[in-house]
Amino acid sequence: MRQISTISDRLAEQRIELPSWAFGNSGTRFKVFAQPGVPRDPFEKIADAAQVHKHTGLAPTVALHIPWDRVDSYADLRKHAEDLGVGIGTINSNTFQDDDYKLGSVTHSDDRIRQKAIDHHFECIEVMRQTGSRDLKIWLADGTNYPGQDDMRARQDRLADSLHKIYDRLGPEQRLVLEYKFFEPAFYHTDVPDWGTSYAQVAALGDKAMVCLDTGHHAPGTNIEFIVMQLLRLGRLGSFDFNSRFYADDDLIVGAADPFQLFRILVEVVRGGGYGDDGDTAFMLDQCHNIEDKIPGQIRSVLNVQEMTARALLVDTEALGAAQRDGDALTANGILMDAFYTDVRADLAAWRESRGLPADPMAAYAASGYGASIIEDRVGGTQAGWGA
Ligand code: PSV
Ligand code: MN
Repeated sequence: MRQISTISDRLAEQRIELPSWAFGNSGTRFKVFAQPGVPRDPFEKIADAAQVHKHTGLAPTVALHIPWDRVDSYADLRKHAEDLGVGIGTINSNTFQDDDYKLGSVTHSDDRIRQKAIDHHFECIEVMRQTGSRDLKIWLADGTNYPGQDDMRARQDRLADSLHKIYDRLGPEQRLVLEYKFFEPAFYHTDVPDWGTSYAQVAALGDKAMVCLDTGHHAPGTNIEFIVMQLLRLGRLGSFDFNSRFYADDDLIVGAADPFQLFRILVEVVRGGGYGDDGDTAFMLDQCHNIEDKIPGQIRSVLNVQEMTARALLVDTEALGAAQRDGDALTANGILMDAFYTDVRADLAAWRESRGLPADPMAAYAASGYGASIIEDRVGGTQAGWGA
């Protein structure tokens, strides 16, 4: 196995993007729990996200969701972020909370509704221009609940047509990432259910269109690292939405449910050139903290990703390659497991200190008093929730 000292510079290449919606109140369809001190607007969400970066050095950008994060001046929002040491990242569109979209958005058979959904994406591209964002992320709730409800093939054609119109609007440095999800909210068929469909759609658009892989959007038992390998091999892994799931789209803290799976995914990311300065793959989190404190929840999340990245970087790839060429399954598997079982926490604490960061970011945040100050300051106004 490699020594931690050999991966020190590689660790410094880690950049994880936080979702603005993780800082608002969230819950399930049964109950949304209010938390004192929760942000009341996008400016306060960014201030909270900046705390995560301040204590970890790992999270330099924040993704926005439109219309939840609509503001009068995106230039002001961008300046606010930069003043706090972070930038604005991916812009997420939203075509799932308007009555018009009950039967679909960019796949809808009604030209008026379809154009409305396309226009919404044009608005998002304009926001990107003002925030300096690279990526437009599209996740669609489109699908049907009953066999025969609609013509799946025609919907696929309308999807392709709408995506073309959106793609054509992108600037030269901008990208479109299309996220897939195998079910929910539609329960019979989803119009972008899997990586193959997302890949087929984006490959037809051009080089600036990529796939977004949300780790929670697969059937139980799916070999996600295989998909990661394949998309990197095809040059189309645009971004991750990291989170954990036990059952379906649970949106729990990344690495909480299955740290080994996160390790296996990161091994393929590193192997495929998707990590750090080598790669173009965005490491986003897509999580909803329903019962835990938001800011420490995000700190824990980025530390989990860092820990598994460190273990993935420790894999002795030369020895592994030799064992694979020899057909020595036990040695090859042992080499991978050695890296997985390495406890890197003390080394990472030392690494942080050597870079002027707190050895223990969770403790540093707790000691900072920020949590108590926002509870005091943010009395009154409407608290932001998952949908605002
Ligand atoms: C819904 O499943 C979802 O979590 C998607 O993963 C999106 O990325 C996210 O909402 C925000 O739109
Ligand atoms: Mn997602």
